[in-house]
Amino acid sequence: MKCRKCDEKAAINMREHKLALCKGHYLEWVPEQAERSIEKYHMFTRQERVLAAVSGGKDSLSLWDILWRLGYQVDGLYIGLGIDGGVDYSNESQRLTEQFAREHSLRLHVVKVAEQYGETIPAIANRTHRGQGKPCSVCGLTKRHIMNRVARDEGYDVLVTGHNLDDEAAVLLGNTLHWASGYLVRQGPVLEADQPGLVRKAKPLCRLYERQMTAYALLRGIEYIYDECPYAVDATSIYYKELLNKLEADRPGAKLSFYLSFLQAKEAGLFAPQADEGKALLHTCTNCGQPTTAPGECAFCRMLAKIGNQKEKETGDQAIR
Ligand code: Q46
Ligand code: ZN
Ligand code: ZN
Repeated sequence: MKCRKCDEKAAINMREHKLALCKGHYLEWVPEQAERSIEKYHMFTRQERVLAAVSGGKDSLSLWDILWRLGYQVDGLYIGLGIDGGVDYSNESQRLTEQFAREHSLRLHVVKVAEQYGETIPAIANRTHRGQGKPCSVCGLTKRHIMNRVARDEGYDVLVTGHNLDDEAAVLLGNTLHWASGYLVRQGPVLEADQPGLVRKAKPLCRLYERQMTAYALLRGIEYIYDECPYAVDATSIYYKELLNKLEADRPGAKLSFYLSFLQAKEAGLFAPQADEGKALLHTCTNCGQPTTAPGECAFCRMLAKIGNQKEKETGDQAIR
C-alpha cells in the first residue's frame, strides 16, 4: 500500500480515516491533528505557558514531543509514585522521562511523593484503606493535587495530559452506562479554571487513537516505558476499551464518532447548564489553598492528616515499648 501523499510505501493504514501514510507524512500528520484540536477547543496559545504531565509512557512523551515541535512553551512534570510491582515501574519511567527532557533540552519538574509526603502511594493506600487494596483512588487524588499545585505555584496557564481517544471514549462509555450526568457535563477536551486556585486542563490528543499514538512514538523513535502501571490491569476502563475495540473492528471510525458526536451534542445544548454547575468547588482548603467541595480541609489534606496521626501513634507505641 502506498502513501496517500507521495509514492513511498505506507507505514500506517488508518481505516477510520481511509488514509494510509508513509513514515514522513505520518510524523507530520499527527502534530497537525493535535494542533487542530488545540485550536478548535481553544486549549492554549503560543503565548501561554504549558505544563505537560509526563509519566514516561508513549502518550505523554509523544504529547511533550508534539507540543515542543509545534513551538509551544511546554515544560514537563513527572510525579514519582513509588510504585514497584516487580518491574521497577516508577524508577524506569522517571529515567525515560529525564532522558527525554535531557535530549530535547526541556525543563522537567520532578515531584517524588515519598520525599514530599513521607510515603509512597501504595504505602499511603495501605494506611488509609482507600480503594480496597488498589491504590488508584489515593493515586488519582494525589496526582490531581500535585499537578494543580505545581501548575499554580509555578505560574503555568494550562496543564496538559496525554489522554487519547481510547481513554476518553472509555470514560464516556462508563459515564453513559451510568448516565452520570455530573461527570458527563464536565467531560471534554478542556476543563476551564472556573474556580480560584484551579488551573485550566486540556487534552490535545483526545481525537487521536491509542494505536496512532503508539505508531507515532515508535516511528519518532521515542523511548518509552512499555509496561503499564501494575495496578492498571483488570481496571473497568480496560474492559470498556476492549468493548469499544470490538465495535471499532466492525465499524472503523465508531470510536471517534461516539466521542465527537457527544461533544457536538453537548455544544448543541444536550446538557443545559445547571444553576449550580461550577459551584461545587466554592470553598478553599484551609491548609493548602486549593479549591474543595466543603469548608475546611480538602480530601488530600485530610488524607495526609490521617497518615500523620497514624505515624505519630506508631512512634508513640514504639517509645512505650
Ligand atoms: S491510578 Fe492506579 Fe494509574 Fe496510579 S496506581 Fe497505577 S493504575 S498510576 S493511571
Ligand atoms: Zn508520504
Ligand atoms: Zn488541601
